[in-house]
Amino acid sequence: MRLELSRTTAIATILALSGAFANSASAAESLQDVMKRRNLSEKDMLAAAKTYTPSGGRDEFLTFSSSGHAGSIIVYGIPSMRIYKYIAVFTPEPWQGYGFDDESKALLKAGSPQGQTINWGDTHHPNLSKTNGDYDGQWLFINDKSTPRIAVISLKDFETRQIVVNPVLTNEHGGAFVTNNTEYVMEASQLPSPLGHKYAPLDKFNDEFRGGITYWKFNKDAGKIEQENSFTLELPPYSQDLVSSGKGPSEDWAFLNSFCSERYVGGIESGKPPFEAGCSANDTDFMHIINWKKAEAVFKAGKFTKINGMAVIPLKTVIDEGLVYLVPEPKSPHGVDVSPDGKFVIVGGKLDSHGSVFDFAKMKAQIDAKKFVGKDAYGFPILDMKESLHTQVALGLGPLHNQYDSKPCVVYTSLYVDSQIVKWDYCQGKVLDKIAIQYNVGHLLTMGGDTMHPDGHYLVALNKLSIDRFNPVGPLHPQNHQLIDISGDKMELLYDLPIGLGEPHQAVAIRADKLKPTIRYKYGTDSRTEEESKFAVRPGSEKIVRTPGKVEVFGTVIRSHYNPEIVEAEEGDQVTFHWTNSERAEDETHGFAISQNDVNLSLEPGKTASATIEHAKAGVYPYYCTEFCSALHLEMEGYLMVRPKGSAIEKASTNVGTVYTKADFDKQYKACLDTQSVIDKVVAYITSTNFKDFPTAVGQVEDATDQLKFGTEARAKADDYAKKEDWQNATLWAGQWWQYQVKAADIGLRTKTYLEQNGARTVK
Ligand code: RUQ
Ligand code: CUA
Repeated sequence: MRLELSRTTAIATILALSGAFANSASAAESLQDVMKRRNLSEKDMLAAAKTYTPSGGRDEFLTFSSSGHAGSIIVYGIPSMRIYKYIAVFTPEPWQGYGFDDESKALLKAGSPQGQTINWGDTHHPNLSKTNGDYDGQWLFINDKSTPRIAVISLKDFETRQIVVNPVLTNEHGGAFVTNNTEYVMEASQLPSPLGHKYAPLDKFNDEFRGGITYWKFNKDAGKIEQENSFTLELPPYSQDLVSSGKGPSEDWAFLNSFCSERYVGGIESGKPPFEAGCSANDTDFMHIINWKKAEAVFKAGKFTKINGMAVIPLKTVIDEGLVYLVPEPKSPHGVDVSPDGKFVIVGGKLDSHGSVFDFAKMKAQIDAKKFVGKDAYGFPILDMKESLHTQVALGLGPLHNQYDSKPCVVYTSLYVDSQIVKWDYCQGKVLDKIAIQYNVGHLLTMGGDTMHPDGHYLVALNKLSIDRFNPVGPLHPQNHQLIDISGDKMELLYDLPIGLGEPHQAVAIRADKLKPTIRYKYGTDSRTEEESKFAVRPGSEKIVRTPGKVEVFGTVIRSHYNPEIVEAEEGDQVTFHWTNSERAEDETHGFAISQNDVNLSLEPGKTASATIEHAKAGVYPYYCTEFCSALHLEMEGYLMVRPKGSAIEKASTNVGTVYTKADFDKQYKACLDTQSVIDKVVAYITSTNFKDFPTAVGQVEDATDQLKFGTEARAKADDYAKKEDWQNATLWAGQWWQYQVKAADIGLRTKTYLEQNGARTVK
């Protein structure tokens, strides 16, 4: 009732506002006109008002969604559902230079199985680093289901820092889930295989094929996974699935689903029923209850064997030390999610219509009392299912994943087959509400929904099919992320976001104010390691180093030129460019592309990145900037000149082109002086205001001051040449002075507009 009232009030406000506008601007369409023309209902208008974010506005939450086999992470805002970024992780991404600069190539190579570089990945489950069960805004992790790998992404610059390859497992699904304080990143296998990438025939499945879960040790300060401090638990050859970390009372534990506990091996080509038939025969599978804290102690006590450099705690030790217990869970489970207070574990069974709420205290009591109903084929103790359950609730068809609300006892479950989200009370065991989604939802997401203090507000359904929701773009349809308002009693659908990268599985959302990304790198940073690059140089100390068979360029970039601009090499040389962006200005990124080569760098302010051509072929290779960085961006260019083997080095810049006279010089010089008087006026305006109260303006003024300083240096050179009556160089340097002035004026005018629009005051 209260909700209905407030909605009516909101619409009344919108309508009243539209009336006010209609009176003041008769030619413009009124809100009612637009609603009529676009066939929008009041409900649509309310949804629009809840999501629309005016230009320059900010989102409340940032979402990190996997992109599936596109191998990256999609970043978008809530409630606006605007896409901000694709973070390149396992797949090269030219705009970010990822997979095209030497630094990221090395990262991808180190994160591939030995002897090859794998240039894609199947990203499934992003996880944010946590401190005491809540997001700390520092790190992001994601898994590769195809080649078991975990990637670490820094939330300072939203870039991938590290990829580790699992040396034991051959396939996974249960990653990258973190423990409550990010002590470990968990990664569990899916398709059982012999451990350590070995061969064994399938008729040895029961004895030689195994599952496993790896605990990757994460060093939070260094932002690095440490393989030497990581360990793997050997598990039976079930298809282990997703993992959820314990919290609070269950903090030392983790809960891992499995399916195909039948250990069925298909073979449709030889007349056997397929995997899907044999893997769903039993009524129940096993949830693995893992005491990771104890496993850590066992690892530290040295009770492991090493496989390919990874510590593996063998099956027998896992059982003897009491590291893993099993409890039956409904047929072919999928999602497993621990409640914010850590007391319950909710499991959805894909082929069961219930949400099963397991009670941690009840399971723990059985473990402590060593009260088991039996053992599995490998000797793992099995708990009593009934005695472990708090309740089971009939939810609908195909329950998959669960996410928690800020309201106590409220959870949301995706129903894949029913194409619905169900809201229910897991304490009392009753369904509260259902909403239809379009269509076939996989994961769902609430804000901070896997933390100890979820934020509520919004839910996103990550749908597998969009079918008829969008303009058709061919047989491969966009994915559909649907935003749902969960702040009231009834769920309300607000917005459909088509995603053109697939297939997203899981997503996590954090309050935007918990993130503090940097604006620029410390001068000369190798962004792939976050360390100072040994290849960085300052403006003025650029150099080309030649050794036999090798040319190495240490250069800088700034609006809008490379230094150096002409680079000579000989056929067969290895040519390496190291560029440092010496800009300080916000968002002044330059690119570096060399024609006919697989090279494109993204040089954000302060960054150093490198590109190597192994064996240069004779020819002329223009290079240019791929970011429209200033009015003279198209002129940001140069040449790599690779002369045929054995020919002599040419002089880099012979005087070709236009010849300038004193008249040309005078004209250019006058233009500079005129421009200066415009700049002086803009400067006078800016400095007459309280611009110092606006960080954006302060940054821009700094940048403009830099440009003017460079201009003054160019002017001095022009003056010098003029004194020597070298009108050629005098005119060209005067022209360069003018280029800097133009950039300064451009920034100055932008600042002036900014100050006017943001209510700066006159202070003198
Ligand atoms: S898991 S929905 Cu990796 Cu469900 Cu895809
Ligand atoms: Cu630098 Cu365009």
